[in-house]
Amino acid sequence: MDLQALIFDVDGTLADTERDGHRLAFNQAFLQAGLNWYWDVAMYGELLAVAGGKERIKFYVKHYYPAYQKLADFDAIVAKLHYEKTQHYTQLLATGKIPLRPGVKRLLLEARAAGLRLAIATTTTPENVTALLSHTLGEDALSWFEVMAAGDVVPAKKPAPDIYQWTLQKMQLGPEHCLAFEDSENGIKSSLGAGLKTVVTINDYTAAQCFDGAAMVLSDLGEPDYGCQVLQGNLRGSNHVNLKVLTAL
Ligand code: XBP
Ligand code: MG
Repeated sequence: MDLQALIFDVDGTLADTERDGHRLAFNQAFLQAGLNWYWDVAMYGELLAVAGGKERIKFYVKHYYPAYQKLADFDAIVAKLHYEKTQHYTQLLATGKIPLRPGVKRLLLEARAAGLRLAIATTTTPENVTALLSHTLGEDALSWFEVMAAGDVVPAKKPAPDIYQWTLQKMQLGPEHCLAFEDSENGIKSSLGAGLKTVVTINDYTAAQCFDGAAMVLSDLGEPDYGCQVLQGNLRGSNHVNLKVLTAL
């Protein structure tokens, strides 16, 4: 393909942020607000079916504490909880405890060296993206991405294709010139919906999900000295994802 741009999801794709990142931050926000809500690892896996933190909190309340929905200032309560959650999450990222997944930095550097364009298309809050990138790659990395489509920039979150369509429109690029990188079924539904070929790197929460239509499904992007596992597709003799592999898709 005439590959011109790579578009990355963030949570679960650039880094394993959900179980030991977002989940902890949600729980800290609940505790701080005096709520006895607690999302354990298994429950959080179920709640991940709903993309977006505010949407996830509302879904939880609807199912477990429906009476709260009737409060006049319910939306404001959720917004405040989510604001506090974002503070906890970005503080956690600042500790450097959440690294990038294998191969992410290498592929970004290779893409930059080759003059490919880079973008982000994520459901997460913009501050979370800038915190992750700056604490893993350095402040400079924020300028590597010409479009950072994040959070509420489009009202319909993944699996709707809107966030990818918005990104393509900003880049003035057709989907045939781009590849998307995703980790989840909601994510690939969104990218495929926008007409993008998609490479999936799974994680513990998403391993059993459906990735029909993916160009490749892999354990991770791999490194030359520590290859990745291919679950679907063909790395053409390579043990990791590089631009040669991607251009052949
Ligand atoms: C990621 C999400 C996000 C994060 C939380 O989905 O669903 O909601 O879990 O971020 P994807 P916020 O990787 O498919 O974009 O709390 O900032 O919404
Ligand atoms: Mg994701």
